[in-house]
Amino acid sequence: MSDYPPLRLHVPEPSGRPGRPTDFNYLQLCPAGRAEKPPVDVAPVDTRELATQLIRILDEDGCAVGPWATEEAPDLLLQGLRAMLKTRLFDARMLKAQRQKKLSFYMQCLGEEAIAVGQTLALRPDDMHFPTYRQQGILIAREAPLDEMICQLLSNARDPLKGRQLPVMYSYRDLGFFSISGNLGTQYIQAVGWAMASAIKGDTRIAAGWIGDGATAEGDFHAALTFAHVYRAPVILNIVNNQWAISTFQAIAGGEGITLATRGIGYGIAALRVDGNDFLAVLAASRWAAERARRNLGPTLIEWVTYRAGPHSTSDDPSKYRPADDWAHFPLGDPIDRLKAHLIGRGLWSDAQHQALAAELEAEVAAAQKAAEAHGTFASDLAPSAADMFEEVYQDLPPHLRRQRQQLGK
Ligand SMILES: Cc1ncc(C[n+]2csc(CCOP(=O)(O)OP(=O)(O)O)c2C)c(N)n1
Repeated sequence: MSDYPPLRLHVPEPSGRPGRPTDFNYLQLCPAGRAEKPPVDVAPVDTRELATQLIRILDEDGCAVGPWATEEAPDLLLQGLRAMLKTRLFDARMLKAQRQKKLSFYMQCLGEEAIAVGQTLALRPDDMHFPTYRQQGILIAREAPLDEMICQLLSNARDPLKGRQLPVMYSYRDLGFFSISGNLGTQYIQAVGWAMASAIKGDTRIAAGWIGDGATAEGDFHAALTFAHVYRAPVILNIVNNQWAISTFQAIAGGEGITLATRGIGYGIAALRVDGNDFLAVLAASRWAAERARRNLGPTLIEWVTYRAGPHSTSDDPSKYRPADDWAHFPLGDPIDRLKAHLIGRGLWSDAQHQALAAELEAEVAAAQKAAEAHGTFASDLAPSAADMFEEVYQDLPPHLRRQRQQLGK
């Protein structure tokens, strides 16, 4: 007889389920202004506290407090507000277009707008992003042509990717936006490699890798951290912890009882855990990490704490696995509302101006949609040429693909 009780397998579960509210205490939040701001040449092991606490600047009243707070230029904040709002309105309109069967698929970034927009505005235009499918805010902050983005979503005759990619899998080399791949995590190690190349060439550009909480469980995440540390790659390693990976809670990706930022420490990488819904904190933390990278001080891992407010994609129904009103109770609120409150508090903005901006942006997105639809929608026959299907598999069309194209009569 054994002295021990039978072993039991532990399977993490979220506290909230449909009809049962989430207990958000697991987030271990702390008040705005609490976290210290070390110099950028801090030793990675000395960021342990910053990887377990939460860097926040905006307090409950929308005031900027603490050592990370800086007096931000009104223009930059208004630019951020505009890009976030445009991203949200773009998402809402594209979601509707998917329901109207004009596009086959869509993914919103509702609630996560501050992270992609804020980091983009903190970096230089020629720095390179390796995004996931939920960072359309980068493209919008870099003023990608909306009508062209919509052509990609519609897979129409003007789709810059010629109908070869699922909607939202954009690619914008000129805007420093690496081609999105459906395979989770692959871009993380590629971001590190790009950053290493920048260092090998003696360039001054840095890379930003992006990954979701769920995808940190992929092997590529761990390979990326090892390479980034070993070669001190000039890269910002972003983890967007929106609490969910489709229907699985972040605990099942390894986030139970420990923050994902802490992972960085074990690899020898400086790490920060930041309020992802606090636009000012996003700017400040991104700048700090960028400065480290540019000064050859190495990579920084940043866990952004946020909430995936919408469904995972248009193929998902979150009411099957989480409380329907979960976002309303998420303690870090809505990034747009919080920046708006800050700007109003500083006398730089008003409700009336906000409404006027929303109307202006809504008209801009609607006009872009109309222009894009003139080149066809998913449901129409204005599609990219079938002959294009064989191009760019290799640099030059090999004989067997030429034969296949001929068999198609093209
Ligand atoms: C290698 C791989 N495994 C599984 C999938 C299917 N898949 C697509 S999105 C997703 C969830 C990703 O969650 P997370 O990384 O948290 O990002 P989020 O969608 O929340 O932004 C999964 C499992 C995939 N695309 N690639």
